[in-house]
Amino acid sequence: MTGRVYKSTGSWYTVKTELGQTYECRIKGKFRLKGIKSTNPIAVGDFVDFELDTKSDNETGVINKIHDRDNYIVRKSVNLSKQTHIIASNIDQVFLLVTIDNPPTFTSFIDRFLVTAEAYDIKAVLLFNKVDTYDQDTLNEVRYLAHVYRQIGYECVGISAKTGKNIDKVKSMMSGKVSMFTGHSGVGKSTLVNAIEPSLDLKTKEISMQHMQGQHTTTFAEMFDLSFDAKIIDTPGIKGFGVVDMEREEVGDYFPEFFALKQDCKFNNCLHLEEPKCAVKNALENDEIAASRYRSYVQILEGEEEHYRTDNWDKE
Ligand SMILES: Nc1nc2c(ncn2[C@@H]2O[C@H](COP(=O)(O)OP(=O)(O)OP(=O)(O)O)[C@@H](O)[C@H]2O)c(=O)[nH]1
Ligand SMILES: [Mg+2]
Ligand SMILES: [Zn+2]
Repeated sequence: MTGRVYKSTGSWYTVKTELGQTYECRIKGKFRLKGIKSTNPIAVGDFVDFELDTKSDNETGVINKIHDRDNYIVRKSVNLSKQTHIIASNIDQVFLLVTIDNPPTFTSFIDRFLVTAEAYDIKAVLLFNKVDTYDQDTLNEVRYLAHVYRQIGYECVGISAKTGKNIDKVKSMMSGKVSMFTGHSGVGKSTLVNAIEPSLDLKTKEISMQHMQGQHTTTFAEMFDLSFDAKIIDTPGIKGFGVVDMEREEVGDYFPEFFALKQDCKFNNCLHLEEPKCAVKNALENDEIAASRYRSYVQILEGEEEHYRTDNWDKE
C-alpha cells in the first residue's frame, strides 16, 4: 500500500492512504537518502510504501520504501553534532509567522529562513501575526519590514489569528496546496491553524510573561487535511534555521536582491565584502538594499549562529 506520512513521533509514523485510512507504521531497514545525513529518515509529507503487519492486527504497518522527495526543508540541530533534521517534505509553500514582540522575531532569523527556502526552492510567505496587540510604533515596524521584504519579492500579510484579520487572505493562498507554518515558539502557528479550521482545536499556550517566549506547546510536526482542499503542516517552534551545506560563494545567490546585482560587480566571484566596485555594496550605500539584509548576509558568511531560546526539536 502507498500512503503519506501525516505525523511522526519517533519510532511510529501515522500514514494515510489515498482512500483516507490511517495506519500506525514502523520502519524496516535503513533509509539513507543520497546526500542527506538527517536524524530522521522519514518526515511528515513523505510518500511511502508499507505492508500491513498481518502477524499482529492488520492495523499497524511496516514502511519499506520512501518515494523520492520533490523538496524538503531542514533545520540544523543546536547541539554539537550539527545534524540536520528534515522538518517536512513535498510542500508547496512555507509561511513564516513573525511577531515583533511577545516573542520577538529578529531579521537575522527571517533572513536565514528565507535563504533556506530559496536554497530548497520553496515559496516563502511572511505572515506578521498578532497585529491586534501592536501600538502605532510597532505597527510602523511591521509596515517597514513588509515594505523591505515586498520589494525583494516576498508576499507579506499582516494578520491576527485571534481577531481573524486577513485569515481569508491566508486561506485563499493555501487553497489547493500543501503549506507549512513555521516560526518561533509562541508566534501563534497552532492558533492560526485553529482560526483557519476551528474543528481541529489544536493545543495552544499562553506565552510566559517572565521569559517573553513560547512554551513549546506543539511538540512534533503534523499534517492536517482542511475542509477547503488544502493541507497544512503545523510544526513546533524553531530556534534557528542553520544554513545547511552551502558554499560561501552560494549564499549571495539566495538573497534575490543581491543576486540581481551580481552581474554588475567587478569580479564575477564577488562575495560583496571588501571587493572594489561591488554593485551590492554600492546599492547598500544608496539605501537600495536594507542594512539588516546585508548584516544577515555577513553573519551567515561568518558562520555566526543565532543563539537564543531552546528549540523543541532537540528534545526529541
Ligand atoms: N493577541 C493575539 N494573541 C495571539 C495571536 N495568535 C496567537 N496568539 C496567542 O499566542 C500564544 C501562543 O500561540 P500558539 O498558537 O500556541 O503558538 P505556537 O506558534 O503554536 O507555539 P509552539 O507550538 O510552542 O511552537 C497563545 O496564547 C495565543 O492565544 C494573535 O493574533 N493575537
Ligand atoms: Mg503550536
Ligand atoms: Zn559584489
